[in-house]
Amino acid sequence: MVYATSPDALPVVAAKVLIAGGLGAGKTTMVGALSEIGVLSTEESMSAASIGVDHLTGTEPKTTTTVAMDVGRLTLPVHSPARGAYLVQIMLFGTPGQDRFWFMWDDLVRGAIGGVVLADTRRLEDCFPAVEFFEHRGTPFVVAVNEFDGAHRYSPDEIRDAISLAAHVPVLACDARRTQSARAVLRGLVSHAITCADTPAASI
Ligand SMILES: Nc1nc2c(ncn2[C@@H]2O[C@H](COP(=O)(O)OP(=O)(O)O)[C@@H](O)[C@H]2O)c(=O)[nH]1
Ligand SMILES: [Mg+2]
Repeated sequence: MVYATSPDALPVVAAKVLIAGGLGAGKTTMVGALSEIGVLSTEESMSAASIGVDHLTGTEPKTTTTVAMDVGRLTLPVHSPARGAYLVQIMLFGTPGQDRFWFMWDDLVRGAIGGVVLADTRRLEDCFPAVEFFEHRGTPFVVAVNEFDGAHRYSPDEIRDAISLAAHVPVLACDARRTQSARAVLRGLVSHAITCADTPAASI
């Protein structure tokens, strides 16, 4: 729904996107790289509740974790054949990666145009719950493979096979720390979500 016009008279559309994935996959990093406003974050020191519960083997050294979510905002120019040129003002919600926060997901996904599932190839299985969640809800999503230094590089098809992803779900490589790379992922998601909305059969 159009809720404003930009200074150059383009329609502005509001949208909500979830950034999901396992603990340490780079969700907070990606929201920070993308956001044009200061990120509202609930990053805290790893608490006693994390010890022995949140598995960090193979991830970067990590002393903080997202206890609820990270919130940021990004404006992307979009052009769709069906709707012409407009701006999408995206509210970004980095989801908490730990299982004990699953109860928040149903609220978070409400009204979202789609999700990014960040995958860390050193712990690929950690992204399964997010993939299953979006599949189950029929929410358009892309898988973004966060290419950590030193991690083995897999082809998008190898990742697709390993996660048993449907053929229409885009698999994109990224560096969550780099704004341009993270924006390319968001663009991929927005155009995938538009395709799913314009041709509902594509999202099945
Ligand atoms: N080398 C590398 N490190 C990354 C990348 N993305 C995130 N990190 C680091 O990985 C750690 C975990 O990232 P974080 O965003 O907190 O993960 P989250 O638990 O998914 O929110 C942090 O120390 C980041 O600086 C990346 O693309 N490459
Ligand atoms: Mg985080």
